[in-house]
Amino acid sequence: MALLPIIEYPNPHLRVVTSPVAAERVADPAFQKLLDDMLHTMYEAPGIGLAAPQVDIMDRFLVLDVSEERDQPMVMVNPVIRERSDELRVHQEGCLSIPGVFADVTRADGIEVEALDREGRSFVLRADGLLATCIQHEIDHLDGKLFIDYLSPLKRSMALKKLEKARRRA
Ligand code: GNR
Ligand code: NI
Repeated sequence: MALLPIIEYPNPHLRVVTSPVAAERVADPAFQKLLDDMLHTMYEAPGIGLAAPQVDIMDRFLVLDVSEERDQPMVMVNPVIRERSDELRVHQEGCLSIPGVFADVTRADGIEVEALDREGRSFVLRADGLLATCIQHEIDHLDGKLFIDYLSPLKRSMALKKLEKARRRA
């Protein structure tokens, strides 16, 4: 398995709206290897999710695992959020593409998402809590959006200063 390089803000590739994956491509051994490499990269980072654009692939898929034991890998190809609860939830988010920056983001507490799994089969998942937060964060990446986009101008500039500071330390 390969560790894939993660691109970081302000790389403009993080702002690209990704293209759907052709259903036939899911079975392709090269695509399956990519999924394994992304899961490996996510676990090594470590992160609870990773979207294709973060490894410089402009296609519509993501991997995630929000379990404590880190033993429940999930793959979503061409995910679409079909429903969002009115109930909101605030969670302190971070992003592997914006290292060292953490900020509260408000999102729907519950969602219903439809996607293809790694066998190319369609499934519908109802998620809430951290899983729902993570799925929304990852799907945003597929639409060229980042969690800092939700912050007020003041909080965003504070966050980006922290990023610069973290980079100077690194
Ligand atoms: O590892 C991650 N943690 C996280 C915490 C709160 C909300 C979202 C996330 S996703 C992030 C990994 C990442 O950048 N995925 O795109
Ligand atoms: Ni992210």
